[in-house]
Amino acid sequence: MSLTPPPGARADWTIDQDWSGYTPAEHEVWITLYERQAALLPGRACDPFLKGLDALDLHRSGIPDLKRVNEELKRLTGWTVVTVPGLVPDAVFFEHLANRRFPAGQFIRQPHQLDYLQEPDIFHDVFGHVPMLTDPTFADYMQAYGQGGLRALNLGQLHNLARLYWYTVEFGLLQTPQGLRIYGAGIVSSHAESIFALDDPSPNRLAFDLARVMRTPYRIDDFQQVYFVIPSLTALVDATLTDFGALYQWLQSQWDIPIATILPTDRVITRGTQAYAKEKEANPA
Ligand code: HBI
Ligand code: FE
Repeated sequence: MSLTPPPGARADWTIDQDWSGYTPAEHEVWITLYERQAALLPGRACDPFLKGLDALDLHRSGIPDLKRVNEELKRLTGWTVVTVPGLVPDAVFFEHLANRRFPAGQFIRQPHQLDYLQEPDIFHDVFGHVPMLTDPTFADYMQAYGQGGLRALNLGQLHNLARLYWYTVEFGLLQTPQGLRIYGAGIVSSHAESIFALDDPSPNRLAFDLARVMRTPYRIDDFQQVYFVIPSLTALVDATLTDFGALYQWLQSQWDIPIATILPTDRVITRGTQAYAKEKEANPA
């Protein structure tokens, strides 16, 4: 991806949200997606997510005006949401996170794309990622992740760090006294995966371990075959205190772990059947 921002974008790739420019049909897409998730998530999403959703009042009446959301978010944890045209270069992405700015896609998906789209739109980013940024511990983790990303880029180690992001920020599960709960944005913004990740016997669910996650490839085209479970959000911040230099060094000598493999050293929460992935492999769509 070229480092030159697209026409109309600023040097940091941000663009105005232009909230008044959204059409009624676009607001309708937000409302449909919001209503579906709001009905499903109590008892599935973790408390910090549900609290954040309320605190930011990501109301049901359409795409939120981020000027209003940012007043509350900044007051809570110092984070603000900035809007971008779509995926931005890694260096730009990490620079924003390192400065407590979350880059959200300005566009919203089309009505026929309700269930999946490759590029993060404003529903994935603002509904999926932003509520967790109201939690001080998670807010600290996301900034530390951004800082770590800038270092990883300079060390040519981005692929390892991208796995950490994928298996925590995007597809992470949290152990709670009431059972497993979702905190990952990729799950919480997806109706089907909000059910699959917690209820389906197919995927493995393993205790989070930083080095283990960094050796595990991930899928971008379908439900995950493994989910990693943290005991608390603090565990994420603790992980960022690791000496990543030594860890990257060690990882150079380690093979990737095949995605469905369970190692004898893994602490297993659910040993999955992998039935879903096998079925999809046998009958490609
Ligand atoms: N850009 N807008 C946007 N959103 C992302 O989630 C994103 C990105 N660029 C890079 C990127 N994610 C990944 O490289 C990181 O998750 C590692
Ligand atoms: Fe995301």
